[in-house]
Amino acid sequence: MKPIFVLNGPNLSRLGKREPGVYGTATLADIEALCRAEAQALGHAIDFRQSEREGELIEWLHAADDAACAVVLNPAAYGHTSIALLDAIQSIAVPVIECHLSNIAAREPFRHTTLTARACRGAIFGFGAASYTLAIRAAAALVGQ
Ligand code: CA2
Repeated sequence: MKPIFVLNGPNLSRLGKREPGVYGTATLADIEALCRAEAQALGHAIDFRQSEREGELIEWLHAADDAACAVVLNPAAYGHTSIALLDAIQSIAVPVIECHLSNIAAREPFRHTTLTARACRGAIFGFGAASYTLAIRAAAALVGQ
């Protein structure tokens, strides 16, 4: 079975350092450990990555088409702005589930739109680190395990 790719966009490397009221106190390493445990319990492996660069995220999405069974994507702010990321998701057949830590619908108006979610199988947001574990469960259900 191919791994679930868990891809993280810009500034998520800064989690746990500032704005705990918005994003919680977990670091990205903490979230990776939660994802790994959740996936393992469901019989899956994960490949967990973070990049500050749009192009690198796009290259990882392309690679996921051959190398992953599903993708959990927190595009961070690129979800609100990046048609290139939208096109990358539309260019692959592997299912992509968008997730966000915060409830983007309850925040500033510029965060209410997600350009990328329209190409995803679904989106989960607002549950803190649990958004990721819920997205992993959704991915496992989609690929039939
Ligand atoms: O809620 C999420 O998961 C977001 O994707 C996080 C992004 C934000 O731009 C999206 O609107 C929602 C921000 C990534 C982390 O940015 C930090 C900012 C301050 C302190 C630590 C991280």
